[in-house]
Amino acid sequence: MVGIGEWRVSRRATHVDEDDVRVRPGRSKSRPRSKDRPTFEEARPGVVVTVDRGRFTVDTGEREEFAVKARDLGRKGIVVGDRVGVVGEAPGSLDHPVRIVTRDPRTSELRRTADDSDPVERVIVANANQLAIVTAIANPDPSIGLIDRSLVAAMDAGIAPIIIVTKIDLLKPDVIRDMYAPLDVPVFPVHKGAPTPELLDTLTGHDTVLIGHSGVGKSTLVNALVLLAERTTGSVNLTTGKGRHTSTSVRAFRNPGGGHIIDTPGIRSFGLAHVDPQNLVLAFPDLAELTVDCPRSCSHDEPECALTPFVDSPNLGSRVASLHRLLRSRALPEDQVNSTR
Ligand SMILES: Nc1nc2c(ncn2[C@@H]2O[C@H](COP(=O)(O)OP(=O)(O)O)[C@@H](O)[C@H]2O)c(=O)[nH]1
Ligand SMILES: [Mg+2]
Ligand SMILES: [Zn+2]
Repeated sequence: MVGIGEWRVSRRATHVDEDDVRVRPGRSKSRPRSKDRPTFEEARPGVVVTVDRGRFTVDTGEREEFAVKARDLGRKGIVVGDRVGVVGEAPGSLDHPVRIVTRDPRTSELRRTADDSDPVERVIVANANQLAIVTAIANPDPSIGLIDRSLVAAMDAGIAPIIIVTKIDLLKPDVIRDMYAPLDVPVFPVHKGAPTPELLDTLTGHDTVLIGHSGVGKSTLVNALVLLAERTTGSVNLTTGKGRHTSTSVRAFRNPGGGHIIDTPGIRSFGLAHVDPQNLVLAFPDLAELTVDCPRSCSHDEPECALTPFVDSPNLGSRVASLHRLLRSRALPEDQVNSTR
């Protein structure tokens, strides 16, 4: 099981990486076709929704199928969210799984950084294009440090962030709403796991990763979403056939209107050492415009910065202040980030 760890999200270059173009000697494309070696053109497209010790579940549109990796993939890793091609008789079952023969280039990667429990940095989720930061308004108290750091990670990776505030039966969500209004980050309050039409609308068509401390209500929300999906589609898929979802591993759930919700256990913090302030400023187009007058390699949080005179501006002041807070959150010590645990 994935335990405590630091996470990193990054945007992948859209061009194919070295791994994708490497030519393996002795495996030319002109090898003879046989029944056992279908061409990749015959592969059916799908999205990986679970990964469990070399076994995969792939959503191929109509259903979820069991799959294994084909040798053709070489050393390419397959994670939740990967767009893959499968071959073999449908539907792939536990006894007769289909085989994953291709993996599309990734648009983004969420990684778990190395730590004591696992010395290797691993990609956990691929191709997410929305990051939902889930925080309870109370029990446990929100950690602004963690929310800010999660925002920095998302903005740096070019992934759209949203904030979901749970447990609003315990306290009004206004503090969070006010805090993030200057950043233009949408805030969605959720009452006892019941998603609002606005939240459903925002989730539809996106591959959204849910992150947040354990106990904030991620699984409760996912269960409500899955129930809703069953009611609208009248179908029971592999996911719910196994009963109530409790998160012990990363899992993608299909949104019948398009896209997926991806629950991730064990995220405690984000590693941000690599984040360039300039990349973060790009998430604020109005401020980015002003930074053309900055000194070279400006930290955007220094007296000479072209943004400094705008700290007291009635229009931009709160945005500049929020940007400064995000920039400083990169350096927060871990125990401060996790102070509400
Ligand atoms: N009062 C209240 N409790 C909630 C709400 N949402 C979830 N919970 C409770 O919070 C606890 C943790 O929820 P869970 O979904 O397992 O959190 P996760 O660890 O983030 O997946 C459970 O006891 C839930 O019943 C809510 O909106 N209000
Ligand atoms: Mg959970
Ligand atoms: Zn600057």
